[in-house]
Amino acid sequence: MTESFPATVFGRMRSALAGLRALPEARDPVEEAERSLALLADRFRHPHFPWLAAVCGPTGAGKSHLVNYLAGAPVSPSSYRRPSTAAPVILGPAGVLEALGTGDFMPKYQPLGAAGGVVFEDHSPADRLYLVPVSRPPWAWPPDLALVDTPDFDSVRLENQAQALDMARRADALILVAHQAKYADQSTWDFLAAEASDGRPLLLVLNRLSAEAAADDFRARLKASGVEAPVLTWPEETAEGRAAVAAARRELSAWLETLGREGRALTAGNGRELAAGLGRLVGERLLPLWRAREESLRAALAAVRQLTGQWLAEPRDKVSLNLPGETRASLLKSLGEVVSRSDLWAGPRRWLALPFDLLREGWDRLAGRGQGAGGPEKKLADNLNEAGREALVGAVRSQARALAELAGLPSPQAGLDFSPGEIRKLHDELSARLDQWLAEESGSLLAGLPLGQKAAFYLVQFMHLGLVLGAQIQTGGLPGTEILLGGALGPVISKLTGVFISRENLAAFEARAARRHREELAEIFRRQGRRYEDYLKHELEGLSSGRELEPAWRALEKEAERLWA
Ligand SMILES: Nc1nc2c(ncn2[C@@H]2O[C@H](COP(=O)(O)OP(=O)(O)OP(=O)(O)O)[C@@H](O)[C@H]2O)c(=O)[nH]1
Ligand SMILES: [Mg+2]
Repeated sequence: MTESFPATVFGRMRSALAGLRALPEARDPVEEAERSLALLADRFRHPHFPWLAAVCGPTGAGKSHLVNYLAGAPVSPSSYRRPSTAAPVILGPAGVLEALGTGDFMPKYQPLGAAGGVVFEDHSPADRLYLVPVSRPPWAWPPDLALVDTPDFDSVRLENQAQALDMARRADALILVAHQAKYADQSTWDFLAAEASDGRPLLLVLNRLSAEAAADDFRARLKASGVEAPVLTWPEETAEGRAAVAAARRELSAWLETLGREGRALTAGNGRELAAGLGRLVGERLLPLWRAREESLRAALAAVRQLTGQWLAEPRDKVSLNLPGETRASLLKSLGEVVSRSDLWAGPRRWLALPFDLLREGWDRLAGRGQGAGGPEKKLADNLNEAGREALVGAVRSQARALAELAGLPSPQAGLDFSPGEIRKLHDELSARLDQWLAEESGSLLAGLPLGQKAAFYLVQFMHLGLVLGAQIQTGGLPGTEILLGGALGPVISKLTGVFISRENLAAFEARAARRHREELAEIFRRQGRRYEDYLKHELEGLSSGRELEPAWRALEKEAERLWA
């Protein structure tokens, strides 16, 4: 049987499910599906043999007592100790147990043979499976039946709970043992609702019954909970109750014998039902979750592309550099200073202009103006960057609606948002490049001046020098006169310089600077858009194994149909 186990089909399904673990909202159904898949795999390994009847119930309900009664020997410890059963104990004919001991039956357990019965230690390790052969049962034990005594499903030991649930899920038939004194406990009803509502054969045993009224109440509760199953009352074992106990035992064994006659039909029906349950989980929960997630990622990808595309396509209106009046004036002034420092006659003029420079420096010092640490290029760059930053934040604000859309994208990561703060940070990085460009650009401005303008510019410079020198000579170089002249003439000359240089050149320069700035802005959006796209694509890639889920499930379904046809 094991040779025909379709390992590839199971492996494919397992990895498709593992891929869906990336979806936080799918964690629970994925775990449930993985559990079902493991159970299904075990059933595939032993599709008809043996069939498993699990005796389940809360602590001390009398499960082991009942099992021993069926075995005709005290093989599973039943005692006052609570809880006493610490691992599943499987009873069956020797031939059945032989098949169970192979290791691929319930591979998560360590099968241990126990011919004379089981002895549990104080802390019996979890995940052990005791196999106890029954040699002389007092009734006609069905040849393929493995009867499991399970630990308490409401145990104080969590391993006991887990093993009890695992056995209950694997079983082909369930016997729930309830105790007269504790059948009303919620745990019994929770168990019935969760594990015994899928149509598998179920028998309820009300143990140690001394008051018939308790049996009536138990039946009424079952009806109210919608549980439809036969109830077997097991009387207290008093001297007078002996015959009644024997009758109860006969009833219980008859129920098992009847099921045993169904044989393959029972195991096939349960196998098909288990597969169908997994199919429902895949079709009704997992695939819709995966599709919804994929759709939202694709929508997000489209939104990012559209948004960044929009910014790139129409930056002229949205992100144009309209310099405020004040910034503009100071930009022109800065530019004038740059040009006056970078003309072709710099060497000789510096010498000639020495007195002027001295005058100016003196005057600036007096007026407390100083040239600043970075010189005119730096001022120019600062002005432009300041204006750029304002324009940028304005542009980001104008996209508020689109930003709100982006904010709703799935799991945005740090550094992936389009908030003004983030954009401003990116802009500050890029403005370093802009600064360098400005320094180069302003340096070459003068070189690009038309000849006429160049001549006019130098004429003004010479007039200026002439005036300074003339004043120096006429006043005999009085120190006060220098300062006075420099102070009075400086602004006039500077303005004249600005007038000659500006006009079209300055306008063109400003336009170039604005264009350059727009390019930098576009780069920010392009870059940010790309990062977001990469992130979304990566997420989509992570989900791609989910696409495998449907075909993987179809393949497995086909195998199940073939197996239990
Ligand atoms: N007199 C009488 N005692 C019973 C009956 N069923 C169980 N007992 C006693 O009740 C106690 C608990 O029974 P167990 O069979 O160990 O109960 P259990 O459900 O297996 O308990 P755990 O393995 O701890 O979950 C034992 O001392 C049994 O001897 C019964 O029908 N009549
Ligand atoms: Mg027990």
